[in-house]
Amino acid sequence: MDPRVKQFMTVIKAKDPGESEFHQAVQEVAESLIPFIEENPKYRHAKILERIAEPERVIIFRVPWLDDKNEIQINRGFRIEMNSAIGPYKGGLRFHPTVNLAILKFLAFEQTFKNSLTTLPMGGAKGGSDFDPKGKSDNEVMKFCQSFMTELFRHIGPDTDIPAGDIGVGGREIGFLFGQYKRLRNEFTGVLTGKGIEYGGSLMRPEATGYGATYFAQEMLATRKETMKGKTVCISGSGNVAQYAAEKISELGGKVITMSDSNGFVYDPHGINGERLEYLKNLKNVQRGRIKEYADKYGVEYFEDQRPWIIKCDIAMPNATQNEINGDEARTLVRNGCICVTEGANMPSTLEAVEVFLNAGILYGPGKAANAGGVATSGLEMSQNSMRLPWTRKEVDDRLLLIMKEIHATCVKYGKKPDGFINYVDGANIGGFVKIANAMLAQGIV
Ligand code: NDP
Ligand code: 2IT
Repeated sequence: MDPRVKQFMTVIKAKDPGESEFHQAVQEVAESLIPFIEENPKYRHAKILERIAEPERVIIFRVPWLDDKNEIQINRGFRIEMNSAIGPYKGGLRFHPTVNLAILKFLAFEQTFKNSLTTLPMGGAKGGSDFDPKGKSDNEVMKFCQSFMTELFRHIGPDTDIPAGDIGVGGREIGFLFGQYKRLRNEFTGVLTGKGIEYGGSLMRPEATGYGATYFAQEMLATRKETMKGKTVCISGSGNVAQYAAEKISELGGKVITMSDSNGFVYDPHGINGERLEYLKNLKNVQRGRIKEYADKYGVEYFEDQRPWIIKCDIAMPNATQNEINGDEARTLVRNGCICVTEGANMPSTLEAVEVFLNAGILYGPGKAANAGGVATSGLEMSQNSMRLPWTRKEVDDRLLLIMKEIHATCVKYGKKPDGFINYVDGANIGGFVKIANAMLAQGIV
């Protein structure tokens, strides 16, 4: 490790020991930025990186609620308001039993850079709870969301902090959260994104992250005169991002051969598309069932407690969660001929896995660039809410495609090496940083 990065990380680790996911996200960024900052001393003198790594505000609160058996349940709620240099705090809410401060800080940190890359005026944030929506009734989910918002509402607002969905938070949860916010404030505003179409949501927001990550892959492939057509793709996850990635990949002529959930993955050589994808969407979004049921229905292989990276593919698309590709799995992918990894999830590859992809010289699109289409379309939802004027599906999709192309161009601008190789990690980190850093310089010591 570069001794300057090591020194920087020693301070970060000493301050918050045990926050391993946060350390990982900061280290990846520091490795790109510290050499860049050395060449641009104004950022060093103003301690921009040190300031960016410290949240502007962290809110932690109790979320008590009554379950269907009339028993009191207590969860913990969080909102990390990371950076507001270029716009109001913006980022999703995650409801998952593993949620803790380290995970939300890493996500808020990544979000800050990602939002800057989108070209839209959005600062960085993330929040959520250790609440597990799995196995809960709609009534319980509603009660939890109402209690969560009863505290969160005083910290957010359409010009202050605008949450959205993430793992475990989809249209149902956003609806309950929005209803409670409106009731508490007596205001109908665009305080959340990912809303239903009937009450201020944007067309294409559900599709945006998966479609956007696929558009990003398309841009990366084009740099090597390749396309999606005829490519086999291993996807992990089967939630919002995975479903719409699968849809767009199939539309562009690729074949999705795996999808997964936290219990295992299915391998379907026929391709998960058309009627099969519709079955999966219904299974996950309506029945809230397990992916094994897909394997049972279509008579394909199911790999219990395993991840899909052992299956040979041209393109890998991790769309589930952090650290779901380790160094060994990355080596397996490369050995099997994988030419492109595009991250729908946030930080799905370990630092070792990233190193494997970069050393192999394959196309590697890190999450903060590749999955930025989701939050970008949230930004478009905010614009529509402010104008009180909805755009058509085509209008939003055209803008999404344009934004993904611009993000790709930014990565090329800041990540292209003298030998022509595009290091998208450096590109995304430096490209995201410059706008925030200049805004912070302009705003003084805040
Ligand atoms: P969903 O809740 O809709 O789906 C999550 C999927 O990932 C499910 O299939 C889930 O399986 C699986 N999963 C979750 N946690 C784990 C785990 N610990 N181990 C294995 N599998 C797991 O979430 P999204 O699709 O919205 O989010 C997926 C990823 O994309 C996350 O990393 C998120 O941060 C990122 N992302 C999401 C955006 C969005 O707009 N929604 C935008 C940008 C990034 P199971 O059902 O069994 O839990
Ligand atoms: O990780 C992400 O970018 C999201 N979960 C979406 C955030 C948003 O505000 O739409």
